[in-house]
Amino acid sequence: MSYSCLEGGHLGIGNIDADPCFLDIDSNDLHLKSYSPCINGGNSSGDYTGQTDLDSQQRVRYGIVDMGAYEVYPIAGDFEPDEDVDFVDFALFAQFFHDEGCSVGGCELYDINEDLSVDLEDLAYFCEHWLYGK
Ligand SMILES: [Ca+2]
Ligand SMILES: [Ca+2]
Ligand SMILES: [Ca+2]
Repeated sequence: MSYSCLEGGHLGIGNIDADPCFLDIDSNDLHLKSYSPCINGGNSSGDYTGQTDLDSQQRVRYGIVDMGAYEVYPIAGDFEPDEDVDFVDFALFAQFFHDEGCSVGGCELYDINEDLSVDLEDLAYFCEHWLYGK
């Protein structure tokens, strides 16, 4: 087994032991959240030409395939969705840094971990994806 997210870990290339951050495991929704560690965790040397994910969407986003059956788009940090996380996205994020009580149309988009404030935790997720797609 390789390029997989396994509880307890498993020896093999590209394997990780982490919470995959499924959208809603209770209702069997195995889409990944926008900040899942499985994003871009797939086999980057595979040939995915013409392939799609289980939603019939583009199989590879941000240059590398994600682990699992679904490709995440947009990922956390790509606030201006154009398949890269760069200074344009950071400029947007910075405008909302330290905002509280996020609601739809406010700082909600920048509150990556959905705890109603845009703070260092959200910045950490942003940094995880910094320059993805470049
Ligand atoms: Ca990807
Ligand atoms: Ca972007
Ligand atoms: Ca937050």
